[in-house]
Formats: sequence, structure tokens, C-alpha cells
Amino acid sequence: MTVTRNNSRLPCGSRELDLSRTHVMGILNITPDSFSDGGRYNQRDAALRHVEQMLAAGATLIDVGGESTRPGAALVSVQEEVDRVVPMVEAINARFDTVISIDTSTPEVMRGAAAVGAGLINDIRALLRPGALQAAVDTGLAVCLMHMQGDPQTMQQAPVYDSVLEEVNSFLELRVQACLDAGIERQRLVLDPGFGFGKSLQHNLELFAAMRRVRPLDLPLLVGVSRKSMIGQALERPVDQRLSGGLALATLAVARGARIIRVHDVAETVDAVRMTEAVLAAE
Ligand code: 9MG
Repeated sequence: MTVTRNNSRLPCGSRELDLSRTHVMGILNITPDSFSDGGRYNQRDAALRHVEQMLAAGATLIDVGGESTRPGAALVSVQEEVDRVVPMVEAINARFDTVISIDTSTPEVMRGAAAVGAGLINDIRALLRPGALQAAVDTGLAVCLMHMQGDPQTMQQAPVYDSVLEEVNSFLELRVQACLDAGIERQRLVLDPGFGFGKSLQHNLELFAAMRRVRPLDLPLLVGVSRKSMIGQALERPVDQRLSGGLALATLAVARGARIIRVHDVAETVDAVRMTEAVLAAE
């Protein structure tokens, strides 16, 4: 099997990612139940310790999110999301030299986080919220455009596709074109098939198997499957027993050319990614 290694670089604000190798993105959720041992300052210290551990384990990006994207999750107000995410990005940027990604669809969060050191906008809604596309243009940051059918409140109720691969590709092509038309350079874009976002187990498996053909404009791919229900359903495992399934999928994603793997379990995934790349390099 031949995996094409393109040597492109992804400009992420004042930093850059070398996409000739695979990067592990560590997940940092800043929701009230994430570091619940007291007030906001205690939470910030605990979150920063978590960031430090993920970077020591080999993460090269940290994805900071202030709103849960799990199926059925409640929306938070714009002000609450800004208050959760922006000070955290500022604190990470002051202490660590890493690319900071913001998991948000909210223009105010994009602008606020860009001003204090974020490098990448990771938007599960592909910049479709009013004002989000213009905010991404104005910040000059890299952007990850993800496919989702429906919205997080209802997306898993009864997802239907004629062809999941074709629909994901068509949607991503349209969103890439909207970005290019608005003035976002191709070099700043990353794509994500959106595993678990409005997709049944069968849709997720088909899409994963066909990942090499998710290639509008041959842009780099980000893949997020860590602890997701597709692993739970395939293996009949609760959320705290999905690591092995996640590592298998991370390995398969690297072999299929993914450039960024978004995970909770950084140390284990970094080993799986490095081992896979060592074998691919010897091919
Ligand atoms: C925020 N978030 C949760 N799951 C995700 C996934 O699969 N991809 C991306 N880009 N973001 C995600």
C-alpha cells in the first residue's frame, strides 16, 4: 500500500505545522464538569496541567472547546463560551509553544481567541453560523471544515444518506469553495469527514473504509474518533473501555493518509501513530 506524503505546511497564526508527518491533537474540554474541583482559577490550573501532560506525551496541537458537541448536548451562550475559551487560550499561549486550536462555531470566540494566540479554527459546523466565515477570513487562521448531517441536538436520531462518501465530498467541496471565494487561501484549509456527526455505525464504517477518497482539492485530513460511539457500538464497550478500538482506528487513519488525529488519550495514540509511520516509511 502506498501512502502519499505531501510536504505541505499549515500556517497556524504565528506557528506552523509540518504536514509531511501525522500530528496528534489533544482534546481540552472547558465545560463546567471537565475540571470540577472548585472555582474558575482552580479549573484553569488543572486544565493547564492537563495541557502540559498532553504536550509532554507528544501532542503538537491542543484543541480547546467550551461547548460540548456530543449528541443532544445543550448550547451555551456566546458570552459563556467566550469566558470559558478565550482566557484559556491566552493562558496556554503564555506558557507553551504549541498550536492552539479552538473547537468553536461562534464568531466572537474565533475573534477573541485569535487575538490571544489561537492558530486554528476547528468548526464542526464548517463556518455556517452567521458571521463565522467572515470571522475566519479576518483572523487569518487555519480552518478545519467538518461534515455534519443535522445539528448536535438531533443528528443521531435517524441519519439517512444515498451515498455517505459522495454527500460528505459534495458538502466539503461547497464549503471549501465558499472559503476560497471569501478569501481564505487553500493552504489554510483542513477537512474532516465528521465521524459520529449525523452518521450511523454503518455510515461511519463505510466512510472510514473510503477515507482515501475524501479528498476535495487534495486537502489534508483531520480525523476524530476518540472514545466515540462507533467504537462502543462495534465492540459493545462503554466509553471508558474504547481505547484499544480508538488506537486501531488511529492506526488505520494514518495508513489512509490522515494528517491530524484528534484524541483524548495522547500518549497511547502518539505511540500508535509513530509505529505506523515507521512501517509506512519502510515500504
Ligand atoms: C469538536 N469535535 C468533536 N469531534 C470532532 C471530530 O471528529 N472532528 C473535529 N474536527 N472536531 C470534533
